[in-house]
Amino acid sequence: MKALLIVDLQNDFCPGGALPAPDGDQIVPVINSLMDRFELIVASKDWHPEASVHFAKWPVHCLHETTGAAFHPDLHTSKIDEVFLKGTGNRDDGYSAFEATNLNLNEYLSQHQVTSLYICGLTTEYCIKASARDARKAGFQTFVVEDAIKPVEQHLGDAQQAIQQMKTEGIQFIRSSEI
Ligand code: VGL
Ligand code: ZN
Repeated sequence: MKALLIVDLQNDFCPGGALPAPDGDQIVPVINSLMDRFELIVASKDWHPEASVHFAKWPVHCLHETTGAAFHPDLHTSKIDEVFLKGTGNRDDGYSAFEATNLNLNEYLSQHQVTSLYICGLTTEYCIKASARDARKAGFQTFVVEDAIKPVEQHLGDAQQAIQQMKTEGIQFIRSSEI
């Protein structure tokens, strides 16, 4: 059984948001069509409290319950089976979807007999990387959909380095047209 994980496709990570990935919104149509090819679709949301230590490193973004933390309005959210909230504690960066606190993603996927996880969304060098590494460590066959991710590009070269690291660790890269 395969599943699609959509990471942090939220307003604050898209152009006009608080911590935008340049062209972050351009992957929305790619992901919408990708969703037609999966029976099980899960999504993560960055979901921070105001007092989070995370904001010592980052501009304030994805405050829980705000418009910035909402999914991009064009995303076909009715097809998402479950949403996993992460970075919810004051001392918790929560880069990985596997650190969600409302529900346990690893248990959820295992209960649904998932063996292969396809990952897309934002951002390449932070939450995609952290989620893909945790997926691999948990034993899932892990694919990153390379035309359905975007970097935040805080530091030039980090995204390319992140992709190299993921490949070294056995995470596979695939184009959406190949799924
Ligand atoms: C993310 C930076 C801070 C991400 C979240 O979703 O990649 N990046 N918080
Ligand atoms: Zn964050």
